[in-house]
Amino acid sequence: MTIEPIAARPKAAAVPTASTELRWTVPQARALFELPFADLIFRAQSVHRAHFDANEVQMSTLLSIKTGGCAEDCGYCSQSSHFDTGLKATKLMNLDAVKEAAAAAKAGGASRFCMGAAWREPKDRDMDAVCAMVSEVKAMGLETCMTLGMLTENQAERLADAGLDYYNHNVDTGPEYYGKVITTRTLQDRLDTLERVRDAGMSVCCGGIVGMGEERDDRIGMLVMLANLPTPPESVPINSLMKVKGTPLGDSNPIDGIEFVRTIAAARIMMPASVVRLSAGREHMSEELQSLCFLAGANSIFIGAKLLTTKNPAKEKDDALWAKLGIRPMDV
Ligand code: SAM
Ligand code: DTB
Ligand code: SF4
Repeated sequence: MTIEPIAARPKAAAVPTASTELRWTVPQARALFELPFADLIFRAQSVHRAHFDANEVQMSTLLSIKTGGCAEDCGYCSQSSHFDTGLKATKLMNLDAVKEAAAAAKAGGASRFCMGAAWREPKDRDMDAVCAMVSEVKAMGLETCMTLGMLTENQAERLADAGLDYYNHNVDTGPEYYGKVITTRTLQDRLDTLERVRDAGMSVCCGGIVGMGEERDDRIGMLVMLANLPTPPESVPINSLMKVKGTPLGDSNPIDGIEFVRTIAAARIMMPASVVRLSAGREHMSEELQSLCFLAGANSIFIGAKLLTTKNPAKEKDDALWAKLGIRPMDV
């Protein structure tokens, strides 16, 4: 007897259109986190299956196009010049080296190539070079994503014109914990950049980090903020802190695994049409924990053995897990 796979989603899931109404309140989100685990996962799976094929995962690969020496003081980051992490700073990579890395990412199975720079914001004189990276990588048949820090309106428009599909700019944590993590730019600065990205017509990739010593209420605050953006982000990365020696958060207590899965499930339920990315931190997760995250509605990941400066699982290990779980790459 053959067992038919459960019917896949209706294909074109679109995020809700812009609205100023609250989609989720803090008490509603807290109630989700407090559900019995099986009820939470059932609800997350139901929402997931209504919007996506639950066996498909979108796969991106990261490249640090400009590493280290950053003026910001983000307490988790290996690349801040405020902390001694032993990382060697580099200049902006040249176009050929970026294309070579993009080709390797494509060959490795990525459908999107994400380029990150350790900048507070790009300088206008760098824009020609980064726009060339966008158009050349896109011409290779990959979706493009960049994360370069804060943008002016003009810079956002230039990136959009170059063909940038996604811009990643995270809120990082909830409003009340934010000031304990970063002091050199405000949450409002980030929201302003997100608005410029949206206005320029690009898709938004915006999420945050957990496991930085924050409380559950901070995670709830972060998800409520994301779900209530005028238009929710198309892509929501949930990073589990990669602890970096020398940073203020390098000794943080890791987040409990079940609490991490609850955070993913809540993100899935609160932003039903968004792709939820099980982002940094897979290197330290068991196969079982990653599987629970997929059951909770995570449906995108970074592949490739390096994130920006820290480790990610090797291809062979990942491929073995996809085979065990029957996970297929999402068509884009
Ligand atoms: N400099 C730009 C900025 O911060 O806007 C772009 C690059 S920055 C490395 C992109 C995001 O990566 C950060 O906002 C943060 O959410 C995440 N990130 C950085 N270091 C991390 C770490 N050690 N563990 C988990 N996520 C991290
Ligand atoms: C995101 O939310 N996570 C990615 C991407 N956006 C740019 C970065 C993770 C970085 C992890 C730490 C590092 O490798 O330096
Ligand atoms: Fe700089 Fe980005 Fe790291 Fe913050 S997260 S220190 S802005 S590279």
